[in-house]
Amino acid sequence: LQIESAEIIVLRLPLKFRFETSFGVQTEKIIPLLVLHGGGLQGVAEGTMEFAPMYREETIAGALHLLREVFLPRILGKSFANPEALHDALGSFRGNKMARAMVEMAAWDLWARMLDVPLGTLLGGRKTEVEVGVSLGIQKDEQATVDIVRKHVEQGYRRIKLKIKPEWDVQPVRATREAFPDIKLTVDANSAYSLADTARLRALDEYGLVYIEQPLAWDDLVDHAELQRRMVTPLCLDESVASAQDARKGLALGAGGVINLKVSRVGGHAEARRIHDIAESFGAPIWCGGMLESGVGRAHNIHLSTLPNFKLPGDTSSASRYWTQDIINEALEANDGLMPVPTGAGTGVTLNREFVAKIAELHEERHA
Ligand code: OSB
Ligand code: MG
Repeated sequence: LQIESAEIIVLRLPLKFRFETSFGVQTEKIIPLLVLHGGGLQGVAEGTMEFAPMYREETIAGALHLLREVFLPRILGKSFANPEALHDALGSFRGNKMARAMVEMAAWDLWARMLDVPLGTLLGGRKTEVEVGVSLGIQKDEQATVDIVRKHVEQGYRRIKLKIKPEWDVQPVRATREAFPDIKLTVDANSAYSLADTARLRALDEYGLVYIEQPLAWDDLVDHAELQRRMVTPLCLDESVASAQDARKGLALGAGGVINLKVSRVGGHAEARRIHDIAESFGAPIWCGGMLESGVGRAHNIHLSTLPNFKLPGDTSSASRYWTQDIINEALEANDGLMPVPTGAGTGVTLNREFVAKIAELHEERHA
């Protein structure tokens, strides 16, 4: 795994929908990309940190600094036995999993292309298509919620996740459940509650939710364990699992029964696979989350989802839901809630270089 040069690219893409969560409203995505070149091939990854530290603590500016000054100087012009050896060369720095994941994931894509196998196969996955659902932002009222749920149920999505926040939780869930008694329904609070809200959260136990995602603080496990003892619906950990150690501690504490596994949040594919295996040993199902990725990150997510303990539908819905034009040449479209796994080597997708050049706000090349 020879790393000859790298490109750092930053793009801005408008979202097709207004995405409201307990953090606020999002209408566009700033997308940092890393391209690693070696042996005439390229591996690409997408960063999922944001402009401001809303979801976790990382930022795009922080990631660009780490790539330029810390990570890329350690790998450019060097050769590694495999992506895990390359990741080890990034050192035992603390945190910054999303920035590290950019390097690690680009290396996996490049490595799989060098070996001429699909990334999912290289990771040990076998599925040729993966089950997907949708994550729907907060709507203006119950009627708008039921309407948008109906649209996505009719498109065949296998699970509907509603974003909630205090004062807007039981209302959309009750309305959706009355209209659709049998769908797989979940909610995601993005850390908007505390244990003081236990009564409000317990009210959700009535609606047959598959799980309640990240109700409490982004860096908490202990209070989630307390809340889980007070509730029937399984809790699903998202923000608060950034490593295999977090996953082990969370499951051992009883902080939840399900994990939303995002490869970018945990530092890359190797750590994601460790979490996949730990969850399996606890009998805890996992599913693949999303961060409104472009086709680059979306393709990585789809490949990871081919591993066997991804037992619940993921958030990796059709790219055309998010963008009028994606930044890859291939279409990533689900059909009846099934997303086909790209079949080419690596992620199986390629950057639309012409479009990327047109919209790039930053494009740098780095050499040893
Ligand atoms: O909490 O899962 C989340 C998007 C951005 C940040 C956090 C989350 C989300 C989503 C959207 O729920 C998932 C997607 O459609 O990619
Ligand atoms: Mg979430």
